[in-house]
Amino acid sequence: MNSHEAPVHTETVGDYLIERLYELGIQHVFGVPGDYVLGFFKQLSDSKLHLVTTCDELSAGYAADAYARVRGIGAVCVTYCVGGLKVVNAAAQAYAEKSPLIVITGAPGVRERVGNPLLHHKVRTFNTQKTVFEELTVASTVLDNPQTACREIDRVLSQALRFRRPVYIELPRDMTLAPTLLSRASTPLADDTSDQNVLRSALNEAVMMINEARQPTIIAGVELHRFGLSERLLALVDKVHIPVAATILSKSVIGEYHPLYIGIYEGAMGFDSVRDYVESSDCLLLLGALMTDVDLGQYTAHIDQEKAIYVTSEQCSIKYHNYAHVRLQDFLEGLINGDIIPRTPHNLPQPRSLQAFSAVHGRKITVKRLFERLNWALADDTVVIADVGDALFGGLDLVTHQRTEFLSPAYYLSMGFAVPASIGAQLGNPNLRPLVLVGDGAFQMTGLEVSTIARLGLNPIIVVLNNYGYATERPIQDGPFNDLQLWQYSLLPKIVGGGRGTTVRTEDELDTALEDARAYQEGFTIIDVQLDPHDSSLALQRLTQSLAKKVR
Ligand SMILES: Cc1ncc(C[n+]2csc(CCOP(=O)(O)OP(=O)(O)O)c2C)c(N)n1
Ligand SMILES: [Mg+2]
Repeated sequence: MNSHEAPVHTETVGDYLIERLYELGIQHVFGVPGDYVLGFFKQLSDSKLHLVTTCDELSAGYAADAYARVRGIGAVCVTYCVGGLKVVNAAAQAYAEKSPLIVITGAPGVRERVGNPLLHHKVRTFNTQKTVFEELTVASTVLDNPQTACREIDRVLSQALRFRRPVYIELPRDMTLAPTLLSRASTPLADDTSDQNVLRSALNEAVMMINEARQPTIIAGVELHRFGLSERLLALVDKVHIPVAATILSKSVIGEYHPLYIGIYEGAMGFDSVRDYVESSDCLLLLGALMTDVDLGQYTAHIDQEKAIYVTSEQCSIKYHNYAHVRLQDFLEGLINGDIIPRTPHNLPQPRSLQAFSAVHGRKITVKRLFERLNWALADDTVVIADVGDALFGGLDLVTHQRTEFLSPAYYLSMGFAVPASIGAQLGNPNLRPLVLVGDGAFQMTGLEVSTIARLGLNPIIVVLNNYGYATERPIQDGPFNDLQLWQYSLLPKIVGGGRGTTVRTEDELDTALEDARAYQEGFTIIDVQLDPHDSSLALQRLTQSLAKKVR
Protein backbone atom coordinates (compact mmCIF):
# COMPACT_ATOMS: atom_id res chain seq x y z
CA MET A 1 0.00 0.00 0.00
CA ASN A 2 1.23 3.50 -0.79
CA SER A 3 1.96 5.18 2.53
CA HIS A 4 0.00 8.32 1.45
CA GLU A 5 -3.26 6.40 0.93
CA ALA A 6 -5.78 6.27 3.75
CA PRO A 7 -5.93 2.75 5.15
CA VAL A 8 -8.87 0.79 3.82
CA HIS A 9 -11.01 -0.21 6.73
CA THR A 10 -11.74 -3.88 6.35
CA GLU A 11 -14.23 -5.76 8.36
CA THR A 12 -15.32 -9.36 8.24
CA VAL A 13 -18.75 -10.46 7.12
CA GLY A 14 -19.42 -11.72 10.66
CA ASP A 15 -18.37 -8.37 12.20
CA TYR A 16 -20.63 -6.47 9.85
CA LEU A 17 -23.62 -8.63 10.71
CA ILE A 18 -22.97 -8.24 14.43
CA GLU A 19 -22.63 -4.48 14.07
CA ARG A 20 -25.91 -4.21 12.22
CA LEU A 21 -27.72 -6.35 14.80
CA TYR A 22 -26.37 -4.13 17.54
CA GLU A 23 -27.48 -0.99 15.73
CA LEU A 24 -30.97 -2.40 15.56
CA GLY A 25 -31.08 -2.69 19.34
CA ILE A 26 -30.20 -6.34 19.71
CA GLN A 27 -28.08 -7.15 22.75
CA HIS A 28 -28.79 -10.86 23.05
CA VAL A 29 -28.69 -13.60 20.44
CA PHE A 30 -30.22 -16.99 21.28
CA GLY A 31 -29.02 -20.32 19.94
CA VAL A 32 -27.29 -23.67 20.15
CA PRO A 33 -23.81 -24.17 18.62
CA GLY A 34 -22.71 -26.66 15.98
CA ASP A 35 -19.61 -26.99 13.85
CA TYR A 36 -20.98 -25.01 10.91
CA VAL A 37 -21.61 -22.00 13.11
CA LEU A 38 -18.82 -22.25 15.67
CA GLY A 39 -16.69 -19.59 14.02
CA PHE A 40 -19.54 -17.12 14.17
CA PHE A 41 -20.35 -18.16 17.74
CA LYS A 42 -16.79 -17.28 18.68
CA GLN A 43 -17.16 -13.91 16.97
CA LEU A 44 -20.46 -13.34 18.74
CA SER A 45 -19.09 -14.22 22.13
CA ASP A 46 -16.14 -11.89 21.60
CA SER A 47 -18.48 -9.08 20.57
CA LYS A 48 -20.65 -6.65 22.51
CA LEU A 49 -23.64 -8.94 21.98
CA HIS A 50 -24.51 -11.59 24.59
CA LEU A 51 -24.85 -15.09 23.28
CA VAL A 52 -27.50 -17.03 25.17
CA THR A 53 -27.49 -20.78 24.63
CA THR A 54 -30.63 -22.77 25.34
CA CYS A 55 -31.32 -26.51 25.70
CA ASP A 56 -33.00 -26.69 22.30
CA GLU A 57 -33.12 -24.63 19.11
CA LEU A 58 -36.92 -24.36 19.02
CA SER A 59 -36.78 -22.74 22.44
CA ALA A 60 -34.05 -20.39 21.22
CA GLY A 61 -36.44 -19.41 18.42
CA TYR A 62 -39.28 -18.76 20.87
CA ALA A 63 -36.98 -16.81 23.17
CA ALA A 64 -35.80 -14.64 20.27
CA ASP A 65 -39.40 -14.15 19.11
CA ALA A 66 -40.41 -12.98 22.59
CA TYR A 67 -37.33 -10.73 22.68
CA ALA A 68 -38.54 -9.22 19.41
CA ARG A 69 -42.03 -8.71 20.79
CA VAL A 70 -40.69 -6.90 23.84
CA ARG A 71 -37.77 -5.06 22.28
CA GLY A 72 -38.66 -4.57 18.62
CA ILE A 73 -36.38 -7.16 17.02
CA GLY A 74 -34.72 -10.45 17.98
CA ALA A 75 -32.21 -12.95 16.61
CA VAL A 76 -31.66 -16.68 16.80
CA CYS A 77 -28.44 -18.29 15.62
CA VAL A 78 -28.06 -22.02 15.03
CA THR A 79 -26.23 -24.60 13.03
CA TYR A 80 -27.15 -25.94 9.62
CA CYS A 81 -30.36 -28.00 9.16
CA VAL A 82 -30.26 -30.01 12.41
CA GLY A 83 -30.53 -26.70 14.22
CA GLY A 84 -32.16 -24.57 11.55
CA LEU A 85 -34.99 -26.94 10.82
CA LYS A 86 -35.87 -27.00 14.51
CA VAL A 87 -36.37 -23.24 14.36
CA VAL A 88 -38.92 -23.64 11.57
CA ASN A 89 -41.92 -23.71 13.87
CA ALA A 90 -40.78 -20.64 15.79
CA ALA A 91 -40.21 -18.78 12.52
CA ALA A 92 -43.64 -19.85 11.31
CA GLN A 93 -45.20 -18.44 14.46
CA ALA A 94 -43.24 -15.22 14.15
CA TYR A 95 -44.33 -14.92 10.54
CA ALA A 96 -48.00 -15.55 11.29
CA GLU A 97 -48.04 -13.17 14.25
CA LYS A 98 -45.77 -10.52 12.79
CA SER A 99 -42.70 -10.65 14.95
CA PRO A 100 -39.37 -9.64 13.37
CA LEU A 101 -37.23 -12.67 14.11
CA ILE A 102 -33.84 -12.80 12.41
CA VAL A 103 -32.83 -16.40 11.77
CA ILE A 104 -29.07 -16.75 11.34
CA THR A 105 -27.67 -20.13 10.50
CA GLY A 106 -24.22 -21.48 9.87
CA ALA A 107 -23.72 -23.64 6.80
CA PRO A 108 -21.07 -25.60 4.91
CA GLY A 109 -18.43 -23.30 3.47
CA VAL A 110 -18.72 -22.14 -0.14
CA ARG A 111 -15.49 -23.94 -0.99
CA GLU A 112 -16.70 -27.14 0.69
CA ARG A 113 -19.76 -27.26 -1.54
CA VAL A 114 -17.81 -27.73 -4.76
CA GLY A 115 -18.65 -31.10 -6.33
CA ASN A 116 -21.79 -31.45 -4.19
CA PRO A 117 -20.29 -33.77 -1.57
CA LEU A 118 -22.38 -35.53 1.07
CA LEU A 119 -21.46 -33.32 4.00
CA HIS A 120 -23.07 -34.01 7.35
CA HIS A 121 -26.42 -32.30 8.09
CA LYS A 122 -27.21 -31.84 4.39
CA VAL A 123 -30.75 -32.98 3.55
CA ARG A 124 -31.22 -33.03 -0.22
CA THR A 125 -29.29 -30.12 -1.66
CA PHE A 126 -27.26 -27.38 -0.02
CA ASN A 127 -30.28 -25.17 -0.63
CA THR A 128 -32.86 -27.28 1.17
CA GLN A 129 -32.87 -25.29 4.39
CA LYS A 130 -33.07 -21.95 2.59
CA THR A 131 -35.94 -23.19 0.45
CA VAL A 132 -37.88 -24.19 3.55
CA PHE A 133 -37.32 -20.79 5.14
CA GLU A 134 -38.34 -18.90 2.02
CA GLU A 135 -41.89 -19.90 2.85
CA LEU A 136 -41.61 -18.51 6.40
CA THR A 137 -39.73 -15.27 5.91
CA VAL A 138 -40.08 -11.99 4.02
CA ALA A 139 -36.48 -12.09 2.77
CA SER A 140 -33.63 -14.56 2.74
CA THR A 141 -30.02 -14.64 1.68
CA VAL A 142 -26.93 -16.84 1.57
CA LEU A 143 -23.88 -14.73 2.29
CA ASP A 144 -21.69 -16.54 -0.21
CA ASN A 145 -19.89 -13.51 -1.59
CA PRO A 146 -17.96 -11.07 0.62
CA GLN A 147 -18.32 -8.36 -2.04
CA THR A 148 -22.10 -8.31 -1.78
CA ALA A 149 -22.54 -9.56 1.79
CA CYS A 150 -23.01 -6.11 3.39
CA ARG A 151 -25.62 -5.11 0.86
CA GLU A 152 -27.39 -8.42 1.29
CA ILE A 153 -27.43 -8.10 5.08
CA ASP A 154 -28.88 -4.59 4.77
CA ARG A 155 -31.47 -5.69 2.23
CA VAL A 156 -32.72 -8.54 4.37
CA LEU A 157 -32.72 -6.63 7.66
CA SER A 158 -34.62 -3.74 6.04
CA GLN A 159 -37.33 -6.16 5.04
CA ALA A 160 -37.61 -7.42 8.62
CA LEU A 161 -38.14 -3.85 9.76
CA ARG A 162 -40.55 -3.03 6.96
CA PHE A 163 -42.85 -6.00 7.52
CA ARG A 164 -42.05 -6.97 11.13
CA ARG A 165 -41.71 -10.53 9.99
CA PRO A 166 -38.87 -13.06 10.05
CA VAL A 167 -35.88 -13.07 7.69
CA TYR A 168 -33.25 -15.72 7.00
CA ILE A 169 -29.50 -15.20 6.81
CA GLU A 170 -27.28 -18.18 5.95
CA LEU A 171 -23.62 -17.76 6.73
CA PRO A 172 -21.34 -20.36 5.11
CA ARG A 173 -18.58 -21.06 7.60
CA ASP A 174 -15.74 -19.91 5.37
CA MET A 175 -17.42 -16.50 4.95
CA THR A 176 -17.60 -15.60 8.64
CA LEU A 177 -14.09 -14.20 8.72
CA ALA A 178 -13.95 -13.15 5.06
CA PRO A 179 -13.11 -9.45 4.75
CA THR A 180 -15.92 -7.41 3.26
CA LEU A 181 -13.43 -5.00 1.65
CA LEU A 182 -15.97 -2.27 2.25
CA SER A 183 -15.91 0.37 4.88
CA ARG A 184 -18.83 -0.12 7.17
CA ALA A 185 -21.99 1.47 5.90
CA SER A 186 -23.02 4.27 8.19
CA THR A 187 -26.35 4.73 6.51
CA PRO A 188 -29.37 3.71 8.50
CA LEU A 189 -31.28 0.75 7.18
CA ALA A 190 -33.77 1.81 4.55
CA ASP A 191 -37.42 2.16 5.31
CA ASP A 192 -40.33 2.99 3.04
CA THR A 193 -42.29 6.17 2.93
CA SER A 194 -45.92 6.82 2.14
CA ASP A 195 -47.07 8.38 -1.08
CA GLN A 196 -47.96 11.82 0.29
CA ASN A 197 -50.85 12.49 -2.09
CA VAL A 198 -52.47 9.16 -1.41
CA LEU A 199 -51.89 9.54 2.32
CA ARG A 200 -53.55 12.97 2.33
CA SER A 201 -56.52 11.69 0.40
CA ALA A 202 -56.95 8.66 2.68
CA LEU A 203 -56.72 10.85 5.76
CA ASN A 204 -59.26 13.34 4.41
CA GLU A 205 -61.75 10.61 3.82
CA ALA A 206 -61.07 8.95 7.18
CA VAL A 207 -61.33 12.18 9.19
CA MET A 208 -64.58 13.08 7.48
CA MET A 209 -66.02 9.66 8.15
CA ILE A 210 -64.96 9.77 11.81
CA ASN A 211 -66.38 13.27 12.32
CA GLU A 212 -69.71 12.34 10.76
CA ALA A 213 -70.05 9.21 12.83
CA ARG A 214 -72.25 8.90 15.88
CA GLN A 215 -70.08 6.36 17.67
CA PRO A 216 -66.58 5.94 16.25
CA THR A 217 -64.59 3.16 17.87
CA ILE A 218 -60.99 2.08 17.54
CA ILE A 219 -59.86 -1.53 17.39
CA ALA A 220 -56.16 -1.40 18.22
CA GLY A 221 -54.30 -4.32 16.71
CA VAL A 222 -51.05 -6.11 17.32
CA GLU A 223 -49.07 -4.17 14.72
CA LEU A 224 -49.21 -1.14 16.99
CA HIS A 225 -47.11 -3.19 19.41
CA ARG A 226 -44.80 -4.44 16.71
CA PHE A 227 -44.14 -1.04 15.13
CA GLY A 228 -43.65 0.62 18.51
CA LEU A 229 -46.76 2.73 18.02
CA SER A 230 -48.61 2.16 21.27
CA GLU A 231 -47.52 5.57 22.59
CA ARG A 232 -48.90 7.17 19.46
CA LEU A 233 -52.17 5.29 19.86
CA LEU A 234 -52.41 6.70 23.34
CA ALA A 235 -51.73 10.19 21.97
CA LEU A 236 -54.60 9.76 19.50
CA VAL A 237 -57.02 8.37 22.06
CA ASP A 238 -56.19 11.05 24.61
CA LYS A 239 -56.65 13.77 21.99
CA VAL A 240 -59.86 12.71 20.29
CA HIS A 241 -61.45 10.63 23.07
CA ILE A 242 -62.54 7.75 20.89
CA PRO A 243 -63.07 4.51 22.84
CA VAL A 244 -60.66 1.74 22.08
CA ALA A 245 -60.87 -2.04 22.11
CA ALA A 246 -57.98 -4.48 21.74
CA THR A 247 -57.89 -7.88 20.09
CA ILE A 248 -56.65 -11.12 21.61
CA LEU A 249 -53.30 -10.79 19.85
CA SER A 250 -52.93 -7.18 20.90
CA LYS A 251 -54.12 -7.50 24.48
CA SER A 252 -52.40 -4.82 26.58
CA VAL A 253 -51.61 -2.58 23.59
CA ILE A 254 -53.16 0.12 25.74
CA GLY A 255 -53.19 0.06 29.53
CA GLU A 256 -56.30 -1.84 30.55
CA TYR A 257 -57.08 0.73 33.23
CA HIS A 258 -57.33 3.54 30.67
CA PRO A 259 -60.78 5.20 30.99
CA LEU A 260 -61.47 4.85 27.25
CA TYR A 261 -60.38 1.21 27.06
CA ILE A 262 -63.46 -0.93 26.68
CA GLY A 263 -61.99 -4.44 26.60
CA ILE A 264 -61.04 -7.14 24.16
CA TYR A 265 -63.18 -7.53 21.09
CA GLU A 266 -63.20 -11.26 20.58
CA GLY A 267 -66.58 -12.22 19.23
CA ALA A 268 -68.32 -14.88 21.25
CA MET A 269 -65.38 -15.50 23.54
CA GLY A 270 -65.62 -11.96 24.88
CA PHE A 271 -68.10 -10.05 26.94
CA ASP A 272 -71.42 -9.16 25.29
CA SER A 273 -71.09 -5.52 26.36
CA VAL A 274 -67.84 -5.06 24.40
CA ARG A 275 -69.14 -6.92 21.39
CA ASP A 276 -72.40 -4.94 21.32
CA TYR A 277 -70.56 -1.65 21.61
CA VAL A 278 -68.10 -2.43 18.83
CA GLU A 279 -70.69 -3.91 16.52
CA SER A 280 -73.08 -0.98 16.99
CA SER A 281 -70.35 1.47 16.02
CA ASP A 282 -71.02 3.33 12.76
CA CYS A 283 -67.30 3.95 12.16
CA LEU A 284 -64.78 1.32 13.14
CA LEU A 285 -61.18 2.35 12.95
CA LEU A 286 -59.12 -0.84 12.76
CA LEU A 287 -55.48 0.05 13.27
CA GLY A 288 -52.82 -2.60 12.73
CA ALA A 289 -55.24 -5.42 13.38
CA LEU A 290 -54.82 -8.82 11.79
CA MET A 291 -58.37 -10.06 11.75
CA THR A 292 -57.70 -13.73 12.49
CA ASP A 293 -60.32 -16.29 13.37
CA VAL A 294 -59.00 -16.41 16.91
CA ASP A 295 -59.06 -12.63 17.23
CA LEU A 296 -62.63 -12.69 16.05
CA GLY A 297 -63.66 -15.47 18.43
CA GLN A 298 -63.69 -18.18 15.77
CA TYR A 299 -65.55 -15.96 13.29
CA THR A 300 -68.33 -15.13 15.65
CA ALA A 301 -67.54 -11.43 15.31
CA HIS A 302 -69.34 -9.18 12.85
CA ILE A 303 -67.59 -6.26 11.27
CA ASP A 304 -69.35 -4.33 8.55
CA GLN A 305 -66.85 -3.27 5.88
CA GLU A 306 -69.15 -0.40 4.91
CA LYS A 307 -68.35 1.19 8.28
CA ALA A 308 -64.68 0.28 8.51
CA ILE A 309 -61.42 2.13 8.12
CA TYR A 310 -58.88 -0.65 8.01
CA VAL A 311 -55.19 0.22 8.07
CA THR A 312 -52.28 -2.18 8.55
CA SER A 313 -48.64 -2.20 7.47
CA GLU A 314 -49.79 -3.90 4.30
CA GLN A 315 -53.06 -2.27 3.37
CA CYS A 316 -55.17 0.81 3.79
CA SER A 317 -58.82 0.53 2.94
CA ILE A 318 -61.81 2.65 3.70
CA LYS A 319 -65.19 1.04 3.13
CA TYR A 320 -64.76 -0.90 -0.10
CA HIS A 321 -61.76 0.83 -1.66
CA ASN A 322 -58.02 0.66 -1.14
CA TYR A 323 -55.27 3.26 -0.95
CA ALA A 324 -51.83 2.08 -2.03
CA HIS A 325 -48.53 3.09 -0.38
CA VAL A 326 -49.87 4.36 2.90
CA ARG A 327 -47.80 3.42 5.91
CA LEU A 328 -49.56 2.62 9.15
CA GLN A 329 -47.32 4.93 11.17
CA ASP A 330 -47.90 7.87 8.80
CA PHE A 331 -51.63 7.29 8.81
CA LEU A 332 -51.72 7.22 12.61
CA GLU A 333 -49.60 10.37 12.79
CA GLY A 334 -51.95 12.01 10.28
CA LEU A 335 -54.94 11.18 12.47
CA ILE A 336 -53.23 12.64 15.52
CA ASN A 337 -52.48 15.87 13.68
CA GLY A 338 -55.74 15.91 11.75
CA ASP A 339 -58.97 17.72 12.44
CA ILE A 340 -60.84 15.02 14.31
CA ILE A 341 -63.39 16.60 16.60
CA PRO A 342 -62.91 15.34 20.16
CA ARG A 343 -65.80 13.38 21.62
CA THR A 344 -67.38 12.84 24.96
CA PRO A 345 -68.26 9.19 24.69
CA HIS A 346 -70.83 7.78 27.04
CA ASN A 347 -72.42 4.45 27.80
CA LEU A 348 -69.08 2.71 27.51
CA PRO A 349 -68.96 -0.94 28.52
CA GLN A 350 -68.25 -0.93 32.23
CA PRO A 351 -64.74 -2.00 33.02
CA ARG A 352 -64.82 -5.13 35.10
CA SER A 353 -64.15 -4.28 38.68
CA LEU A 354 -61.68 -6.51 40.42
CA GLN A 355 -63.35 -8.72 42.97
CA ALA A 356 -61.49 -8.82 46.23
CA PHE A 357 -60.01 -12.27 46.66
CA SER A 358 -60.13 -13.92 49.98
CA ALA A 359 -58.86 -17.46 50.00
CA VAL A 360 -61.12 -20.04 51.57
CA HIS A 361 -58.97 -22.31 53.67
CA GLY A 362 -58.93 -25.87 52.40
CA ARG A 363 -61.23 -25.21 49.42
CA LYS A 364 -60.07 -26.96 46.28
CA ILE A 365 -58.74 -24.52 43.70
CA THR A 366 -60.75 -24.07 40.48
CA VAL A 367 -59.72 -22.41 37.21
CA LYS A 368 -62.08 -19.51 37.87
CA ARG A 369 -60.66 -18.90 41.34
CA LEU A 370 -57.10 -19.33 40.08
CA PHE A 371 -57.53 -16.46 37.63
CA GLU A 372 -59.37 -14.31 40.18
CA ARG A 373 -56.35 -14.71 42.43
CA LEU A 374 -53.84 -14.21 39.60
CA ASN A 375 -55.34 -10.79 38.91
CA TRP A 376 -53.98 -9.78 42.29
CA ALA A 377 -50.58 -11.19 41.47
CA LEU A 378 -50.07 -8.67 38.66
CA ALA A 379 -47.70 -5.86 39.48
CA ASP A 380 -46.49 -2.92 37.42
CA ASP A 381 -43.44 -4.91 36.37
CA THR A 382 -45.36 -8.06 35.39
CA VAL A 383 -45.39 -9.36 31.86
CA VAL A 384 -47.93 -12.15 31.55
CA ILE A 385 -46.82 -14.84 29.10
CA ALA A 386 -49.66 -17.20 28.35
CA ASP A 387 -49.19 -20.51 26.57
CA VAL A 388 -51.84 -22.18 24.43
CA GLY A 389 -54.79 -23.83 26.19
CA ASP A 390 -56.73 -22.56 29.14
CA ALA A 391 -53.68 -20.56 30.19
CA LEU A 392 -54.51 -18.28 27.24
CA PHE A 393 -58.31 -18.32 27.54
CA GLY A 394 -58.21 -17.62 31.24
CA GLY A 395 -55.37 -15.15 30.80
CA LEU A 396 -57.51 -12.99 28.53
CA ASP A 397 -59.65 -11.92 31.47
CA LEU A 398 -56.69 -10.72 33.50
CA VAL A 399 -56.43 -6.95 33.70
CA THR A 400 -52.87 -5.98 32.86
CA HIS A 401 -51.43 -2.73 34.13
CA GLN A 402 -49.43 -1.06 31.40
CA ARG A 403 -48.71 -1.73 27.74
CA THR A 404 -46.71 -4.61 26.25
CA GLU A 405 -47.63 -6.68 29.17
CA PHE A 406 -49.32 -9.70 27.69
CA LEU A 407 -47.48 -12.03 25.36
CA SER A 408 -49.05 -15.07 23.80
CA PRO A 409 -48.97 -17.00 20.54
CA ALA A 410 -52.65 -16.16 20.30
CA TYR A 411 -53.10 -16.82 16.58
CA TYR A 412 -50.64 -19.49 15.44
CA LEU A 413 -51.16 -21.19 18.79
CA SER A 414 -48.07 -23.30 19.05
CA MET A 415 -47.83 -24.97 22.44
CA GLY A 416 -44.57 -24.64 24.34
CA PHE A 417 -43.94 -20.94 23.72
CA ALA A 418 -44.32 -19.52 27.20
CA VAL A 419 -41.38 -20.91 29.22
CA PRO A 420 -38.69 -20.15 26.60
CA ALA A 421 -40.41 -16.86 25.80
CA SER A 422 -39.96 -15.77 29.39
CA ILE A 423 -36.19 -15.91 28.83
CA GLY A 424 -36.38 -13.62 25.82
CA ALA A 425 -38.88 -11.28 27.46
CA GLN A 426 -36.86 -10.79 30.61
CA LEU A 427 -33.54 -10.35 28.81
CA GLY A 428 -35.28 -8.03 26.32
CA ASN A 429 -36.49 -5.86 29.17
CA PRO A 430 -34.82 -6.63 32.51
CA ASN A 431 -37.35 -4.42 34.28
CA LEU A 432 -40.04 -7.00 33.59
CA ARG A 433 -40.76 -10.03 35.70
CA PRO A 434 -42.59 -12.72 33.72
CA LEU A 435 -45.65 -14.47 35.05
CA VAL A 436 -45.78 -17.59 32.92
CA LEU A 437 -49.13 -19.35 32.58
CA VAL A 438 -48.65 -22.73 31.02
CA GLY A 439 -50.66 -25.95 30.71
CA ASP A 440 -49.09 -29.22 31.75
CA GLY A 441 -49.08 -30.38 28.13
CA ALA A 442 -47.34 -27.26 26.85
CA PHE A 443 -44.90 -27.41 29.74
CA GLN A 444 -43.89 -30.94 28.86
CA MET A 445 -42.84 -29.68 25.42
CA THR A 446 -40.33 -26.98 26.34
CA GLY A 447 -40.41 -26.69 30.14
CA LEU A 448 -36.90 -28.02 30.50
CA GLU A 449 -35.73 -24.54 29.59
CA VAL A 450 -36.11 -23.84 33.32
CA SER A 451 -32.55 -25.15 33.16
CA THR A 452 -31.54 -22.14 31.04
CA ILE A 453 -33.56 -19.89 33.34
CA ALA A 454 -31.65 -21.26 36.35
CA ARG A 455 -28.31 -20.82 34.61
CA LEU A 456 -29.07 -17.21 33.75
CA GLY A 457 -30.48 -16.47 37.20
CA LEU A 458 -33.76 -15.18 35.77
CA ASN A 459 -36.78 -15.09 38.03
CA PRO A 460 -40.06 -15.77 36.25
CA ILE A 461 -42.98 -17.09 38.22
CA ILE A 462 -44.18 -20.17 36.35
CA VAL A 463 -47.71 -21.34 37.04
CA VAL A 464 -48.38 -24.80 35.62
CA LEU A 465 -52.10 -25.35 35.09
CA ASN A 466 -51.96 -29.02 35.81
CA ASN A 467 -55.19 -30.64 34.67
CA TYR A 468 -53.63 -33.98 33.81
CA GLY A 469 -53.80 -33.68 30.06
CA TYR A 470 -54.82 -31.77 26.97
CA ALA A 471 -57.98 -30.31 28.50
CA THR A 472 -58.76 -27.96 25.59
CA GLU A 473 -59.04 -30.99 23.36
CA ARG A 474 -61.30 -33.01 25.65
CA PRO A 475 -64.64 -31.32 24.82
CA ILE A 476 -63.90 -31.71 21.10
CA GLN A 477 -62.85 -35.35 21.16
CA ASP A 478 -61.69 -37.13 24.26
CA GLY A 479 -59.64 -40.26 24.50
CA PRO A 480 -56.54 -41.64 26.17
CA PHE A 481 -54.46 -39.60 23.72
CA ASN A 482 -55.37 -36.52 25.77
CA ASP A 483 -53.82 -37.93 28.95
CA LEU A 484 -50.32 -37.06 30.06
CA GLN A 485 -47.73 -38.68 32.25
CA LEU A 486 -48.01 -37.00 35.62
CA TRP A 487 -44.85 -35.07 36.38
CA GLN A 488 -43.77 -33.70 39.73
CA TYR A 489 -43.21 -30.21 38.39
CA SER A 490 -42.25 -28.81 41.77
CA LEU A 491 -39.18 -31.05 41.88
CA LEU A 492 -37.63 -29.56 38.75
CA PRO A 493 -35.55 -27.01 40.68
CA LYS A 494 -33.71 -29.97 42.21
CA ILE A 495 -32.95 -31.38 38.79
CA VAL A 496 -31.82 -28.16 37.14
CA GLY A 497 -30.05 -26.80 40.19
CA GLY A 498 -31.89 -23.55 40.77
CA GLY A 499 -35.22 -21.98 41.60
CA ARG A 500 -37.99 -23.11 43.91
CA GLY A 501 -40.98 -25.36 43.42
CA THR A 502 -44.26 -25.87 45.16
CA THR A 503 -47.54 -27.75 44.69
CA VAL A 504 -50.93 -26.15 45.18
CA ARG A 505 -54.29 -27.88 45.69
CA THR A 506 -56.32 -25.35 47.64
CA GLU A 507 -57.04 -21.62 47.59
CA ASP A 508 -54.96 -20.87 50.64
CA GLU A 509 -52.01 -22.85 49.28
CA LEU A 510 -52.24 -20.78 46.09
CA ASP A 511 -52.31 -17.58 48.06
CA THR A 512 -49.20 -18.53 49.98
CA ALA A 513 -47.38 -19.83 46.91
CA LEU A 514 -47.92 -16.60 44.97
CA GLU A 515 -46.90 -14.44 47.94
CA ASP A 516 -43.75 -16.49 48.43
CA ALA A 517 -42.93 -16.38 44.72
CA ARG A 518 -43.28 -12.61 44.68
CA ALA A 519 -40.95 -12.27 47.64
CA TYR A 520 -38.35 -14.67 46.24
CA GLN A 521 -36.39 -12.60 43.72
CA GLU A 522 -33.22 -14.66 43.35
CA GLY A 523 -34.53 -17.30 41.00
CA PHE A 524 -37.56 -18.77 39.31
CA THR A 525 -40.53 -20.27 41.10
CA ILE A 526 -42.57 -23.08 39.61
CA ILE A 527 -46.05 -23.57 41.04
CA ASP A 528 -47.82 -26.82 40.17
CA VAL A 529 -51.53 -25.95 40.42
CA GLN A 530 -53.53 -29.16 40.50
CA LEU A 531 -56.90 -28.64 38.84
CA ASP A 532 -59.88 -30.77 37.98
CA PRO A 533 -59.35 -32.27 34.48
CA HIS A 534 -62.79 -31.07 33.35
CA ASP A 535 -62.68 -27.59 34.83
CA SER A 536 -62.21 -24.65 32.43
CA SER A 537 -61.96 -20.87 32.33
CA LEU A 538 -64.89 -18.50 31.98
CA ALA A 539 -63.70 -17.33 28.55
CA LEU A 540 -63.73 -20.86 27.20
CA GLN A 541 -67.14 -21.43 28.77
CA ARG A 542 -68.46 -18.22 27.16
CA LEU A 543 -67.29 -19.44 23.79
CA THR A 544 -68.81 -22.89 24.10
CA GLN A 545 -72.09 -21.48 25.50
CA SER A 546 -72.39 -19.01 22.66
CA LEU A 547 -71.58 -21.62 20.05
CA ALA A 548 -74.10 -23.96 21.65
CA LYS A 549 -76.77 -21.22 21.34
CA LYS A 550 -75.97 -20.93 17.64
CA VAL A 551 -76.27 -24.64 17.10
CA ARG A 552 -79.66 -24.82 18.76
C1 LIG B 1 -47.28 -27.60 19.13
C2 LIG B 1 -48.74 -27.92 19.24
N1 LIG B 1 -49.16 -29.20 19.20
C3 LIG B 1 -50.48 -29.49 19.32
C4 LIG B 1 -51.42 -28.51 19.45
C5 LIG B 1 -52.90 -28.84 19.55
N2 LIG B 1 -53.40 -28.49 20.90
C6 LIG B 1 -54.06 -27.35 21.14
S1 LIG B 1 -54.48 -27.14 22.75
C7 LIG B 1 -53.79 -28.64 23.14
C8 LIG B 1 -53.80 -29.11 24.57
C9 LIG B 1 -53.00 -28.22 25.46
O1 LIG B 1 -52.76 -28.90 26.66
P1 LIG B 1 -52.23 -28.14 27.91
O2 LIG B 1 -51.00 -27.39 27.58
O3 LIG B 1 -52.14 -29.09 29.03
O4 LIG B 1 -53.35 -27.03 28.19
P2 LIG B 1 -54.89 -27.32 28.55
O5 LIG B 1 -55.63 -27.47 27.28
O6 LIG B 1 -54.92 -28.57 29.38
O7 LIG B 1 -55.32 -26.10 29.28
C10 LIG B 1 -53.25 -29.27 22.02
C11 LIG B 1 -52.59 -30.58 22.05
C12 LIG B 1 -50.93 -27.17 19.43
N3 LIG B 1 -51.76 -26.12 19.50
N4 LIG B 1 -49.61 -26.91 19.36
MG1 LIG C 1 -53.49 -29.52 30.49
